[in-house]
This record gives sequence, C-alpha cells and structure tokens, in this order.
Amino acid sequence: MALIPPETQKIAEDIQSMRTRGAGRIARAAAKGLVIAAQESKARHVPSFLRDIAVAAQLLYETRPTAVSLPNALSYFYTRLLNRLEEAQGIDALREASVKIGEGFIEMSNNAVKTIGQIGSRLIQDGDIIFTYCNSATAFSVLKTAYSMGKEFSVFVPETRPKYQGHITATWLDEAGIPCSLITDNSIRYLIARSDKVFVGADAITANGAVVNKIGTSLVALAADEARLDFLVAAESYKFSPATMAGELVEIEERDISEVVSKEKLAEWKHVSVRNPAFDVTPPEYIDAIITERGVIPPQGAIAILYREFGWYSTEQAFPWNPYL
Ligand code: RUB
Repeated sequence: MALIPPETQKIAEDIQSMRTRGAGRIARAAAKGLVIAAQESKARHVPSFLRDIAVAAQLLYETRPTAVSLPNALSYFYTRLLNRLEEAQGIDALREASVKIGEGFIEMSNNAVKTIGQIGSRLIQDGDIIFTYCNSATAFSVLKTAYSMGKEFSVFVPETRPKYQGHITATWLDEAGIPCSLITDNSIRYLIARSDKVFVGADAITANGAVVNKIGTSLVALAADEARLDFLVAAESYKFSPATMAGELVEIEERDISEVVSKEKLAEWKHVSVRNPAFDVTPPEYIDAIITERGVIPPQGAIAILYREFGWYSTEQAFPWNPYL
C-alpha cells in the first residue's frame, strides 16, 4: 500500500484550501510534494517506488482543476522520472534522480518568472499608470523589475472579490515601495480609463491564445479594449495547456459558496442560490501580447509555444503516472 508522506499531504491541503495559491506557486509546491514523496518512499522495488510517486501525483492533481501549471508540473516530473528508469539502476539512484528533477523544475520556474520580469519591464515607461488584477507573482515580477530599474509609475489594484487577492498584491507593492491604489472591483471601468496599460497573470493559456485567469479578468480586458489600452499577460510556458491542442476545454473551478455569503444567510433565503466560479476566459481578440520567458508573443503564437514544449500532443501523454496507480 502506497503511503503519502504527511508533508506531501500538507502541501496538497494547502493548495486545496488556497493557503498556497497562484498558478506558479502551486506548480512549484506540487514539484516539492513529489520530491518529498520520493525521499520518504520506503519502496524496495522500482514498481512500488513508481506507485508511491504516482499516488502522490494523483493526490496533488485533484486539489484544484483550473491552473494547468499543476498537471504540467506533475507530468514534467513523472515523464522525466520514467525516462531515467533505464539509466538509474535501483531505488537510491531513482530517488536521487527524482530530487534533481523536482528541484530542476522549481529552479526553471523561478528563473522563468525572473526572465519575464526583465522582458516585461521594457514595456513600462516613466509616468505610466499600470492596471493589474488579482495576485500574480509573474505580473508582479514585471512591476518590481521595472521599479528596480528606476522607472517611475503607479499601479491600480482591484480588490478581487471574493477572496481579496488584490490585498496581497497591494501588500507586495507596498513592501517593494511601488506606489499603488487599492480600488473596489466596481470601479474597474471608471479607473481603467485613467490608466495606460494592463498586466495580469494566467492560470492557463489555450492553443488558440485565450487566457484563463481569476474571475473578472475578462471584464478588465473588455474595459481595457474600450479604453484602448494594451492588455498584457505575463505567463511562463508551463501555463500553456497541451490538452487544448487536442480540443479539450479548461475546467473552470467553482468554489464553495461560503466564500461569497454565510451559510446562515443562505439558510434564511428560500429562492436564492449562489454561484462562485473562480476563473474566466479572456478571448485572444482582447489580448495584445503574452510575455513568456521565451519572448513576447501575440496570443496567436500560443500554438508555437505549445508545440515547442509538448510536441504534437496526444491524450495518452496527459497523465503519465496513471498506469502506475
Ligand atoms: C490566482 C490567479 C493568478 C494566476 C497567476 O488565482 O488567478 O492571476 O494564478 O499567478 P488563485 P502567478 O488565487 O485562485 O490561485 O503569476 O503567481 O502564477
């Protein structure tokens, strides 16, 4: 029987409860969870070792459905682990290989965020008023890098209900010394008209260049289009969804309604139900550019990034750990 180490279970719980959140952080936490599963595995034979990692991967996979960075991180890990089977003889060698693979993913991810910061910062000019949304470490990397280059600008940060991730972004900007205004979500259209450009992050990017991000992002994009602002997305290449090459849709997470209204209030109502979708889809027509660690692409270039990262995708590639469960 495969046992999942408590630390890996804790990582999964933290992702599910959103103590760990944001697509990049989720992916890095998942890679760490698999490293721990490999280190703690008591397996004495390769098949049981592979099963231990597969069970941990499945647990992590089931935590949240939308951010494609999560399955991409798990596939990155497991595919490389399977590729090492021949050359890494025995459990100890495989364990060592697993640590290298997981740490390699985390390093690659952190470097990608840094590189995107450098590339994106060139798009910010002195005097700009930047509009952002939710809390994206990648979009923040752009702002922080521009600020460290001496550029002078300010940022509008909507609260981003129901979970108020805008407060986290405001705290990060405050700590970095970047002037910003926290605003209500209701004032997006009014204040975007007084801004110069928009930077947001992404949870998933589809083969046709649509961007899945925090619910409300598509409204920001609509308002930006009306105000004729550039709508720019900062996203690492592991946020591109290979399954969409095969025509699959990105699942939109619906979260617990207690994030919107108390259970007591709901019990008082007789005819009211509550919906709490956590993400929405911004069509490519509303996106001016996607800033990746490989360079700046138009949304129509998403397929080129996908092909480079994943080749011509087939659905068998989706869950490489499945046969070992
Ligand atoms: C977070 C969110 C972020 C993206 C990108 O949603 O929508 O904009 O994940 O973030 P949640 P990053 O709070 O529900 O996880 O650039 O940090 O990967």
